[in-house]
Amino acid sequence: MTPTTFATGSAVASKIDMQNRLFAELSAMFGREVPLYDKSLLVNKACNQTVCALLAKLHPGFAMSDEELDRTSGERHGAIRIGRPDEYRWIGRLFACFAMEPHNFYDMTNVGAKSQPIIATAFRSTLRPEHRVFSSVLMTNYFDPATRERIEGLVGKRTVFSDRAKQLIEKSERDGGLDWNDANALIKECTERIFKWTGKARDHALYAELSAAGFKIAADISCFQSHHLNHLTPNTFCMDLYTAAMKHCMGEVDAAWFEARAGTVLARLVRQADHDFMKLHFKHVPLEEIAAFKSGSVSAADIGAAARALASTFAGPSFALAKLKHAGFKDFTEGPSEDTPVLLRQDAYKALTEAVEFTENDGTVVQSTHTARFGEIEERFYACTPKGRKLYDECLAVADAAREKDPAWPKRDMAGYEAAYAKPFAVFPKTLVELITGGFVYARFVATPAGEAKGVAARNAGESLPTDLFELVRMGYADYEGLRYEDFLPVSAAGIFASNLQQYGTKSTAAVKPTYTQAMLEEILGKRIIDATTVYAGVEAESKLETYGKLGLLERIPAAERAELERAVAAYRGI
Ligand code: OOG
Ligand code: NI
Repeated sequence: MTPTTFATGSAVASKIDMQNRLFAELSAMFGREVPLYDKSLLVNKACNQTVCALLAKLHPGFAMSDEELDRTSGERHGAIRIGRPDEYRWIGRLFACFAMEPHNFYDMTNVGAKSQPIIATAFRSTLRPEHRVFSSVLMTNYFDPATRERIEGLVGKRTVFSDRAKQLIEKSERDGGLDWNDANALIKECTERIFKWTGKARDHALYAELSAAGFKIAADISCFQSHHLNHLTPNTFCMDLYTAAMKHCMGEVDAAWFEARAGTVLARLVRQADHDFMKLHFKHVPLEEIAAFKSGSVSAADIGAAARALASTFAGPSFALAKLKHAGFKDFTEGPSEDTPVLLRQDAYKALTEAVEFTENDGTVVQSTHTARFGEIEERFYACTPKGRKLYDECLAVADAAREKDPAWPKRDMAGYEAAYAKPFAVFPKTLVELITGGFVYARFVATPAGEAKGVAARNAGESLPTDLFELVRMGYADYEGLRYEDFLPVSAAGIFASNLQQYGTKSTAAVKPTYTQAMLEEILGKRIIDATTVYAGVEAESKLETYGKLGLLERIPAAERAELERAVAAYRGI
């Protein structure tokens, strides 16, 4: 892209480049703050390298350099919790400088026993996002008037955004961007102030009182001086390998257990890692490159050797995570069963208890602790249609209920537990083609160069191609990929709040529990929240119309179907 220039002559930084730099810097900041996070990135890298080496054998032609691996696994999502509506509006304006806009409304006051006094959205880029931040704002009217007054008194006292940060945001809004000097200055404001953990807080008396009254989330938000990151989540190419590795490095399972488990999950990965898996996990590799991969093979001996090598890597001193202070790794992974590639799977090391210095109103200092920051990891799969989402919610409810009856099951017998957890998900299709044709997930289609040439030739010769997209794929005239899920899941998010605050949920203590709407959050933000489903559906519809167009098939699509596609595109383009 040619850089546009300001009147001063300096180049405008690309907002996406700024975003990548922001998240690299945030990750470095978080690594300095939390050594366990830094080490967990090394564990993830070692796992991802192992996965890529096997995939390169399975798909000759596929290769990932170390640099590409760092970039591809450099994706992050963060979580922040904001105390005041005016601060929240600044957060929205700040993220806009990095091409990140609010997507979806999450009403966390309305998720049953796990409810929290929080409403939220996620800031991300609309298309092909690599980073996202789940951003909550505390709703003080969830509480009785006395509690509300005390919380508001405390959050009212802090200034998270410096004047300099505000000026830079305003400048970006005015000029449509920042030059790199200003961009770097704004990133510095983020890492040195806005999102920095200081270990300093105020008013321990109120902190203790709120926590004891069951309002830990309010204590977590109001007593601190910054919007520190609660967690920063990298992505992994193989969730089950990473979780086994972390449990091993953290001293929960021995090398023999790890090696056996690594063998099991790598064998599973090799069975699942078809071209669709490659398109999903390696978005930077063009579809035509994936189509040209040769067909290779990975033997049981290759898998055994990879598992052994990884176990011996983890015997090295840089992987001695057990030596660091920690609270253990979660026993099971959230999300669909490992064989159901939809939405996202998440896991984590548990929240750390960290030293915090509280300054009381009279100036005295209290040394105490706070437990909230934890170490999440995720693997993203296909974005569900409403039909797919409904089925997912049904399967999950059954699977979760069975686990809740016997929470010790995963630790006692991982294989038995996994099989039982997968059972309710058996009704869910497992391959991408079935998921797309069944209307469970969204996809993107393209005409291949051969398809475009054939389209022209066919029209000239008066013959016609079939209109079935997968028929066209089989003939080599079209290609496709599943759209990746780029958002969050309210129930999982509620579980995260509950587990890292060690408190299930918070009941409203207001005389009447207020109801919260998307319009309220939009009012706070001063902008519209984008509905992610409209985007997924629009991208799919647009890609179909384009593909039909290029293959000369548009006139043969039934009018009703074409109108439906055009409607989906218009809704998306109208955002
Ligand atoms: C946010 C929880 C949401 C996720 O991965 O679902 C989230 C929080 O704990 O503040 O990060
Ligand atoms: Ni998270």
